[in-house]
Amino acid sequence: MSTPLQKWVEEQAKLTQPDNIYWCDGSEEEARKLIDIGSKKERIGEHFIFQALNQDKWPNAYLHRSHPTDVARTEHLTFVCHNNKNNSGPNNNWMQPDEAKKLMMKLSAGCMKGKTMYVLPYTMGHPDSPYSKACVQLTDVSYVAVSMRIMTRMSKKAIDKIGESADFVKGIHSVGDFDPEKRYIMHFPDEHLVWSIGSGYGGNALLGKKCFSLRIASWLGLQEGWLAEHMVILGIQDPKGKINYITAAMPSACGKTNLAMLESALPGYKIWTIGDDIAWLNIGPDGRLYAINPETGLFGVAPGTSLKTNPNMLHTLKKKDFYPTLFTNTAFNPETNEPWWEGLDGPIPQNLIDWQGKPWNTQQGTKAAHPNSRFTVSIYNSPTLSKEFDNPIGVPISAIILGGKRTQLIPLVTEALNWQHGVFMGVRNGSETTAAAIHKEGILRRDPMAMLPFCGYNMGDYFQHWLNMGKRMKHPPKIYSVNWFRVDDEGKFIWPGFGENIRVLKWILDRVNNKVGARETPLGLVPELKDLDLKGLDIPLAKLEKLFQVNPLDWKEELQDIKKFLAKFEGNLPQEILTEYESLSAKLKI
Ligand code: OXD
Ligand code: MN
Repeated sequence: MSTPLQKWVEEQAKLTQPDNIYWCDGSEEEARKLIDIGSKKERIGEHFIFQALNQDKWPNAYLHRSHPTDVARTEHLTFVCHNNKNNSGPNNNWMQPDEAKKLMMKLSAGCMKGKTMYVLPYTMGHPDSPYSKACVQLTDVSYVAVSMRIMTRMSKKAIDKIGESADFVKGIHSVGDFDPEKRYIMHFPDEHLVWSIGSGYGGNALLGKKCFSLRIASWLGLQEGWLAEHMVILGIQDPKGKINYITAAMPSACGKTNLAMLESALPGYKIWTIGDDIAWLNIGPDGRLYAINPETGLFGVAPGTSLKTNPNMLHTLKKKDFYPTLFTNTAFNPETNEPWWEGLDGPIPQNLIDWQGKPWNTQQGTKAAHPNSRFTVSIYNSPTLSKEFDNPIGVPISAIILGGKRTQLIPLVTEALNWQHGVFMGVRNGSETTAAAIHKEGILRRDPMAMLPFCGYNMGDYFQHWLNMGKRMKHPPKIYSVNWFRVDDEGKFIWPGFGENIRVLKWILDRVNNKVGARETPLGLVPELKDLDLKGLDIPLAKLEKLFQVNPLDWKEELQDIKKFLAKFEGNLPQEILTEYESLSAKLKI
């Protein structure tokens, strides 16, 4: 008698018609076998899936080149298929579920012919955690199978956890023929199913990540009373050895990974990493908010990563422990057999090969590494990994940070007056766009809680869910907005960022622990300059003041833009959010 899981796999095999079916066990030996297959047999275009890099300098590392059209998340091809269109909201593309399935069946018929179907059993979250979920993804490419082993807890334990049950998270993935016209990432929240075809890119193809752990999980969270968020989780140890845990939501490529592994510029402070992308937040029996990172890997943006910006990441990438580490669409130095990207330490090597495998030189005016080139590496390699990482119930959260990249208007740090005020801060959060998704770079996009591309239901209802969560907590975390990116009159960043951001985190800890006061502005509470530890920094007073300036005249356009954005959620927008909007307008006297 076959189990519901076996039956489901058989059904999908009937549709997609692979030559073989291979059930993965997540072992290192298996990863070596898959890398071997990807290095010698499977190709994308003219390139083998994996190319071994210099194993002395980059132990266990492999280069992967994607299909040239397949380099980022494709939000316009991503659909959330609730039965009721309004449940998907204005923040998602929607297709009627039966229609979406019909389309996917058509595109998937025979799509694995000549290939192996890899069956990947995994859990998001530690298998012993009451919050973890058992999942199975099917895929037809070794790159995804190997990446999923890095990013999730892939093992037979997931199959044991599923047992005879039909209640597991299902993911069907095929790279198809990489045709962008036939590329879809479909979510069926009520069936706990993600179906993705035509792309091998992380955010579109590692279905445990954005697709399940954010889009579907956020919907589960709404029903079950918890939150799935686009947040880093970290511990901040003070000079006395006390550790406070915080989370921070920021849109893609705003420095979340750097923050999660920050090397403190202040003596005596130390950061412990729990996650760099996703947090699942549950209310504990003590009325506090607890966070787990459902993932086990880091899928980070390579360009800009260096010993200066994120030394701990370079140590992670160079560590020998976990097999393997992947580099996707970075440039390649054929003389030393090493990966390379813009911003890496040292001089630019001669004779680089670009991310598409072609000779490159600096005169070309193009980037050698794709701006969204990535590394995929185990979090267990990180020298800053928190000893609480595998704690099944997670860590208690003292503060939630909401941030974005704003060159104007938004202060370096602002404390919300209360939970509702903080939720509004998150709702009006915006960021100047980046390369992690396919859209124009450098324009302002409102991105509430950095969840706009990832909330699996109507964001109006999501705001209400945040408000409700606050009411259910006896000890809710304090909420802060941060912005490392404000510029001076010459357009230069005022704040040095990176390891110096510890100074802002220290102020947040001091506030959480009732050690310092604060100054009220129309936006909320900002530090008195005397309470911000600026020792060793050389920022002129006028510029420091600019970091916290709130000029009501500058806010006119911003308020109009926020209002326009809120209007999109009419019918589902909580009254409390409108009240907060009115209160902000009144304080700014606009
Ligand atoms: C990511 C993203 O890859 O947010 O983490 O796009
Ligand atoms: Mn992300």
